Amino acid sequence: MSKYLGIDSSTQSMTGLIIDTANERIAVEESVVFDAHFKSTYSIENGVLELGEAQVHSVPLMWAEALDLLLSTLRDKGIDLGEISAIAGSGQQHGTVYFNEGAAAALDNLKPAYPLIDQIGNIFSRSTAPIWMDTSTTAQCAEIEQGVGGRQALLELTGNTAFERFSGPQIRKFAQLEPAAYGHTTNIGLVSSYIASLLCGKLAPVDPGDGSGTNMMDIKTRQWSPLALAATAAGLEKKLRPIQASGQPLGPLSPYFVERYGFAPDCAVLPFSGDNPCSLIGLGLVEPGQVALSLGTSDTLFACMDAPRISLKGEGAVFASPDDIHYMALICFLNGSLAREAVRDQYGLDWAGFTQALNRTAPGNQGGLMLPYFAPEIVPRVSTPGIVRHHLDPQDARANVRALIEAEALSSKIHCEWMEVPTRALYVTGGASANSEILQIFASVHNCPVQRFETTNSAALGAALRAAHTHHNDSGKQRTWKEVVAPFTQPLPGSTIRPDPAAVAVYDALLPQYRALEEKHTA
Ligand code: XUL
Repeated sequence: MSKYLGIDSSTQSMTGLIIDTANERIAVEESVVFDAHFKSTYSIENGVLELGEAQVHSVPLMWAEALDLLLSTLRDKGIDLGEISAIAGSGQQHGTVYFNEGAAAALDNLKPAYPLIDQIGNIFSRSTAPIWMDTSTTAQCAEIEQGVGGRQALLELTGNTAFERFSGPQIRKFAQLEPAAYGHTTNIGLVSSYIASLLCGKLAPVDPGDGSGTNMMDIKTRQWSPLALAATAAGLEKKLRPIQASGQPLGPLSPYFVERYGFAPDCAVLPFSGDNPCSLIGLGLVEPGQVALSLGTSDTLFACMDAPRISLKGEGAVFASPDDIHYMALICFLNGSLAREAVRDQYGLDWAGFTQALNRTAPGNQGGLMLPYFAPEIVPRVSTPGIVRHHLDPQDARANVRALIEAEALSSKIHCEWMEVPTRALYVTGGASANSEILQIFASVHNCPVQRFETTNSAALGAALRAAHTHHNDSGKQRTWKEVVAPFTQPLPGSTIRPDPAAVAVYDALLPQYRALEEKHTA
């Protein structure tokens, strides 16, 4: 058997993706969009409950109903789920699920004749789950940082400073505001470990990939940090299972799924991880120096690192890779296409005119630089938007277009430096990646080949690849990560753009000037 299922439980939908490794293809992809099925039942909008005062939650019971619906849809489409050898999954990061003392027994006794929602309605000590969109925990972030000895101490310990959406601050707020319910909480899981718990019929541990999005995991040991737990909430260590390696199976699938959907009794379930760590695998980033850049509304950069390096300036989030070897960095440049569209519109251009402007100007833009903060920027941190021009005529449309793209490329290089891994390959996805002129600038600035990628559901794909990697190796077929991911993560044929040596030299000289300008205006 060579089929593996990846399940991605994301904010707005749950996706199942089956890969067939013998034929090196994605066999099936199916999604359940929460709003399409559950909007009125759970009073959600876009998959979430907006509770006011920056609180955004979702409903764990709904995710369980979505899991039943996803699997019954696959079964009813004639997919033989009995052919699946192993399942792994991914969840929206940071969201927390709170269980009571009845949870373990209920999960262990699931009856295949009844849907999950009829059997697990009473297992929660909190009916909703705060998710990554919740920004209501600023006070708790400060308290946790202080509790471990300061911001820098938390950064060094966990790889990240405290972020409002991370699980630790959310748990702390719950313990402070609802101490009785916190007291009745016997176990706290993440979205990822919760879905894995349903599948294996027991309370599943968190993996290091998602554990690193909690502000509570020691990034070096990949275990809960007693110091961070103590700074988060009293008695927390008893409510968490030890973190388990992403590639170590949790056990076989619960008989509930075997009998109800026709899975094989020995189908293995792996720990679920976070969606971004799973996407790292789904994009094929299994070696240090491999970097993916999604050129979307914002530009999001994913990189594979060999060690748990940290950015002292807080330039990105750092997570453990679910390959159980490497680490990942996630950096969000908020002004991605926001800025590209703003410049395009400001000069009355269409995309063809934008490209022509790049064509008709030279690398280095004759020293004309721009800091393109059309909206507040995350990296580098800029709270008040504003455009800075240096040796750049605001009336010169072409020079402004080039200045913008060179700024975006130079910034993406500068803010990767803390990883101490030279970028060897840059894989680009997203709308603007169709533009070869833009990619040429990124190739020369980073001095490495740039290749185009097409991705759909990289998190679900990454999960399925994790299942395949573990199953191959556990059944005696030694396969490296590279061998497992390669057939599914090839760049588009003929899409390689190589750096232009003359432009590389220009950008090497320009980089310190851009850095100085940025430091002057963002310090
Ligand atoms: C990452 C983050 C989001 C969620 C989305 O830190 O908060 O990307 O993981 O599902």
